[in-house]
Amino acid sequence: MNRTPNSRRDFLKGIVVTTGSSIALPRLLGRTSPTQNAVPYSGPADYTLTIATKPIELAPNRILSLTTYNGQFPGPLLRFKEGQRVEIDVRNETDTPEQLHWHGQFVSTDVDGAAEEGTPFIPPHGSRRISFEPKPSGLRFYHSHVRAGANLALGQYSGLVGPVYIEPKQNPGNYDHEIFLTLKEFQPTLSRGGDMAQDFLSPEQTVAALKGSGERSMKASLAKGNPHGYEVGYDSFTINGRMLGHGEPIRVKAGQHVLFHLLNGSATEIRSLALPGHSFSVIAMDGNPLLKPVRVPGLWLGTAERISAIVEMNHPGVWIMGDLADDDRHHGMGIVIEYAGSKGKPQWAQPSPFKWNYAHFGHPVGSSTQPDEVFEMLFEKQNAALDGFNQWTINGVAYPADQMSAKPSFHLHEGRRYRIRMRNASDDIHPIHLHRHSFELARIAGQPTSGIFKDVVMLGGYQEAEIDFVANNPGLTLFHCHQQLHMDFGFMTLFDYL
Ligand SMILES: [Cu+2]
Repeated sequence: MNRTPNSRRDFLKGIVVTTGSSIALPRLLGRTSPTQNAVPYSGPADYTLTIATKPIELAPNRILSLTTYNGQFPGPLLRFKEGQRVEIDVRNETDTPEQLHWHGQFVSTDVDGAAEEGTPFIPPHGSRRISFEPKPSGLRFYHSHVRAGANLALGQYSGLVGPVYIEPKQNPGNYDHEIFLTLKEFQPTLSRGGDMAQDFLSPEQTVAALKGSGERSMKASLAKGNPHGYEVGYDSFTINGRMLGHGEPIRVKAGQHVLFHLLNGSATEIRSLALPGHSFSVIAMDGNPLLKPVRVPGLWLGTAERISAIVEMNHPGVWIMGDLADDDRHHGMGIVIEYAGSKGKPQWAQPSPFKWNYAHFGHPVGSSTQPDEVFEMLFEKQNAALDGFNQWTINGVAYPADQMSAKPSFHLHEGRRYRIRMRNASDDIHPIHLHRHSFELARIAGQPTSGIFKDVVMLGGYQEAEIDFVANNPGLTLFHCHQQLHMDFGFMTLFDYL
């Protein structure tokens, strides 16, 4: 890329394009210097997030009653500075105790927003002031972390999702515009079985033993007369809370470099995204910079994954940037990209088929640093075992449904490096998430890699993956599948520090 120095200056002046999402400006008056994380009320906070149920218009004839932050979807974009302490008031105007999780940040257990780690709930019709030093830099997000179970209005099925951008101390950005897009579906319904995309991950190699065990278990359940366990489907698909064709287009000029910060805010779905005639130069995954930019024809994001990618606008027209699945795009999963001087109906074209291989984004060799200890984890599904919902276990144990701290299953020593060897004995893809830490991908379906730091990774059906992390943030640490239906029905475990 050859951008003029001007681009950078413009960016610093605050030329930030957001589509359908306003920016919450920090209030800097009356700041205090707290030393703790949960702080008493003393003057105004830097930000206030209010959880309330309000009408939200996805399209002119589709107005939903949704619980959101500050009456908007997505919640306000919060721009923090790395390491610069913020104070935030979270108000809860609903009847449900809430948890606000700072996904991807290295915060302490009392503000992380997971009751399982001991974060206090934000009581119904109450509020809580929290304070923390945002880190690490990059694209993070915040979302509700309450168990929904069979209630499809709660947890991430709601509108309680918003983006966070933490400005690095040194900004390597080189682009004309910066656009934040949150992908999310609404109007969930239960069905027997589902149609999750399966064939996009590479390598495709599955493990015979995992497949054998998963298929035997499913066959035995069906033979007993059980139906397939519930899956969730949706009627409305949106980018920044607007269905395709009902939001403002993203207006660009030929020759611009546009940095997209993409967030999959879904409760349960994996999303894909392509822009006809353009490619994406991925610069960061889950907010963490790659070793070098990697060009791909399209993107895949598991639940809660983020991608920051630069698109060179070199193919004038009026285009749909949308999901590869026709059905999802036709139900709203897309946004219009409009070049200056171009007119007409937005066009879509399916890109040439491509596979999504994490290893492609890093070094093709494993890390030279060996772990001090390896944790083995086997993920299994008990079909329709809980009132028609699938039950999920890690090493045979389902996390209790009361959302409180359970006995930690894995023990850490501060400063040590750990490897988690994950084995998936189910045919589902699991977006696996570790709280309060980043991990490095070490091996994906048999392929070694290094240099990719994430906080969510998709583990393919009947596949294995290895992730490494350094125990550098003491306190209870939750590990779970980010698919709401999976985490709510057992797919969670706790690490503690000894
Ligand atoms: Cu899962």
